[in-house]
Amino acid sequence: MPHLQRRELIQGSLAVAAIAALHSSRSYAFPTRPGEKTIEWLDKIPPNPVPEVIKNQLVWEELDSWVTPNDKFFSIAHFNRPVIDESTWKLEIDGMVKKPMALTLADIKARLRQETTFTIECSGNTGLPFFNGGIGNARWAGTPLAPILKEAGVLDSGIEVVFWGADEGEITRADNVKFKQNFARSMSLAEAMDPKNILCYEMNGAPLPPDNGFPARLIAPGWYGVANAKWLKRIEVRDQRFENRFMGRDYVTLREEDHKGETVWVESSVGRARLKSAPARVTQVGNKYCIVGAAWGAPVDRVEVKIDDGPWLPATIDHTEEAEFAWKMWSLDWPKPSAGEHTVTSRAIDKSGNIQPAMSDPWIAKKHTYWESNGQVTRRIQIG
Ligand SMILES: Nc1nc2c(c(=O)[nH]1)N[C@H]1C(S)=C(S)[C@@H](COP(=O)(O)O)O[C@H]1N2
Ligand SMILES: [Mo]
Repeated sequence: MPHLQRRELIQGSLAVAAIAALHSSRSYAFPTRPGEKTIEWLDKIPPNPVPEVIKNQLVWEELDSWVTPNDKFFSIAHFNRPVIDESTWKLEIDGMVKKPMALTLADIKARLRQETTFTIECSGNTGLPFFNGGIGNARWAGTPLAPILKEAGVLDSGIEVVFWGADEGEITRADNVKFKQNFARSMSLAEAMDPKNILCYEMNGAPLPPDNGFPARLIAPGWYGVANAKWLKRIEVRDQRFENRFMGRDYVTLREEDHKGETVWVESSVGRARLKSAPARVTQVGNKYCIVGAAWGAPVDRVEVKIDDGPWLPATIDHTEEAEFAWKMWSLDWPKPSAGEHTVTSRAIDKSGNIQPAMSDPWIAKKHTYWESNGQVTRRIQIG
């Protein structure tokens, strides 16, 4: 009986592979065919006006690996980019805890090692004309955060965990009060205790690069980039919700929502990632064209692609490399594109059946800030 089931399973997966082969001549998004070339998109992003804040954006046309190499990984720094000496660095764990701690990098590395492959996207990505490469996928390694908080002994009054960075800058509030503050983001205690969160010190097998948070950062799989505080210096447990620029002023989404026919304007702090996909590039060999892309932000079930105003066509997901919190690569053959200009749009569908919203969907059209721009991405291309 177990043998039979196994055979059926194998036959089943062969059948699935055969159906997949019908959709696309190849189920691998990357291996380039001999003589294959990439056709550049017509819609180029304008120069980045904030090169100190946004560095090293992903160039979609050059996407050729599931894991983004460290030297091609984007980085965001709202203040300075601190260069930290690991020999004097310590991470403080304090606030509403019984036993405050100060951990060296060696202390952290001596603890249980946990790895996660997680695609990190800035919540501003594709929300601004000059910003579409604020995304990358890496294998992160560190130690789970929860046991450290347990060891420190969170007091009953502790409800919020603040992750303080070593970077600092001048802040001017709307009421014109000016002050100096370190970067910080917070989570509820329950969110922080998620066993998936790690105090991360390694990225793709190398020490965290300086721009990505050396010596240690939070990696919170499933959250937008901003929650993943870099250059950590202190983890503080507090007895009140925490509000600062990165919780309550920037990184705040404003939407018009409908409540029983009444419009309610809602502001909410950016938190967990949202379902999204984008076409990466169109490749050509002879008269064979192929559209390749990525999908992420929620458990992706499938991806569909629309060319011009045509029907939604099913793309083939590349299953060679996959992880729960990593983007999925997909591809679709484009048999006979006519000469001229075309548009290519993709949409991801998650395992609960949610569809990545169109730009005209009220969820996106009635969003008045550029954060959490998970609407469908359309690219323009010239064929022939
Ligand atoms: N200390 C600190 N952490 C930070 C930031 C920052 O400016 N300072 N930027 C955040 C934002 S907005 C994003 S999108 C991610 C980007 O991570 P990366 O720079 O490793 O790509 O880092 C987050 N962590
Ligand atoms: Mo971000």
